[in-house]
Amino acid sequence: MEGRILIIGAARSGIASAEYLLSAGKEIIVSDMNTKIAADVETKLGQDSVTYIWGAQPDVEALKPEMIVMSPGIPLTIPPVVQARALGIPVISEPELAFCHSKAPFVAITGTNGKTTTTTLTAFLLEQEGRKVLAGGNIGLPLISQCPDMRAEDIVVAEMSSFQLESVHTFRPKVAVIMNLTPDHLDRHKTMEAYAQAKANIFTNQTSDDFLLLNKDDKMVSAMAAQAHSHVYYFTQKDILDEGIWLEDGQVRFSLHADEAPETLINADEIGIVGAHNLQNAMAASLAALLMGQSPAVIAERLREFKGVAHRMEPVATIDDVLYVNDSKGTNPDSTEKALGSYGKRPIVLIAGGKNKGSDFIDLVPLMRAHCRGVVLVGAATGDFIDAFERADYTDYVCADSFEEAVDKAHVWAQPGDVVLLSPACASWDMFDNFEQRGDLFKKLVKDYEGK
Ligand code: UMA
Repeated sequence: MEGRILIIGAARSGIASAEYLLSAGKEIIVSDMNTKIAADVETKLGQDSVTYIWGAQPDVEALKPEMIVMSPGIPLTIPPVVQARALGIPVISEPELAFCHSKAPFVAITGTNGKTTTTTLTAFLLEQEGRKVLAGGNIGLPLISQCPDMRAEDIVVAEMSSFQLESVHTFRPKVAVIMNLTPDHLDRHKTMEAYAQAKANIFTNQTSDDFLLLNKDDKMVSAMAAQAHSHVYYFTQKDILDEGIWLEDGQVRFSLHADEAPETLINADEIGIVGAHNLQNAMAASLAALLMGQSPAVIAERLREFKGVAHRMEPVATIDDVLYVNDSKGTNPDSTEKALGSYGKRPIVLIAGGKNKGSDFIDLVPLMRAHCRGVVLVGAATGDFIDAFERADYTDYVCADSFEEAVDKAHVWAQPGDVVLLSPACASWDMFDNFEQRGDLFKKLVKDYEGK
């Protein structure tokens, strides 16, 4: 039957898309390869206007849907997508569906690292009486679950992953932000160029009425200006600019027009989140908020208040003078590199490992030598770490058979004054549903030591 919308994937994005489309009176087909979730999903969505396909890829030629809504975690190489493309059936991502049904303007943020902190902070900076500010997207909240209720005076701040940006058609944020680009998700995108291109889709549909904020200190990101149709602003810690936001003599300075005198926003050391990468996140968020009309005084006040987000270099407890830090969202080597460089001379016992997303861990070794008392390896990527360690002649590591054992080994290994840091450089999917679950278990295990 024509006119039905096929939703592929029935986890968070798929369920939220289905709920919205059903509420809009659409006939839908919901499919997922995982038969174990069938009963729960059917209870949730009911049987009216829904056809279910479990445990097999849907046959698009037979179903002839009007459109396909993809969940971000599913590669666009699966047979139904290939079939749909050959038949000219539109394939869109869940955020695109949300964008098409939202009246509110979007601030969209992408990059390899810093997305979640920048998204959360931007939303916090933009909060104002009389308007709703939504922080959603890759951060964990499917945009379609809330966007249709957003009004023109509200603002959507969307964390966008390369997966979500891969199939952009009309997505056009008022403000787009690209934080940085380092190798990640190469198991899906295959090449750095393809990964960067997916990220660049964030501004593909922007026009001269829109703004693109690029990190000037990241070569690959700043080079993207050449492809932009929108007004480009830079953020940088290395240069003094005529326009944009930058660091000058310890002060964060900005100007929205090259012909206007720059202003000081805040002293960098007054910002509530620490580290050079967080200064970069704060500068990008502030510039986005300024461009959306927030006052510099309110932004400065909120920058002092903001203390960071869960699972991102989150201090959990200090026990016997050992600081335990949950950086479960450190799912690639670059973010682990940043975390390792954030604790000065304090020795670190690092817990690393999980599902490797196509990284070579050899570049982490110099930082491990410089900052780590040792590394506890756990999960499916253990062999890949050992391979890198052997090539680099690094021996300060032990292996654990379970996550609980890994935390225990780190706890025993750490000396007073040390930091026990969970920053896995890998995704969580080998042992957990998501990084939140991994971080929550870490926090629980650490809290258990407190009582002993
Ligand atoms: N599936 C199929 N067919 C396939 C493959 C998978 O049906 O061929 C099914 C699986 O059985 C599963 C579903 O598809 O039930 C998985 O969908 P999903 O992975 O997209 O899961 P969601 O719960 O919808 O979560 C997604 C994002 N997940 C990924 O991108 C992997 C979440 O980002 C996001 O928060 C959520 O949408 C809401 O927007 C998480 C993430 O890990 C945080 N993102 C990556 C990252 O940050 O590195 C990109």
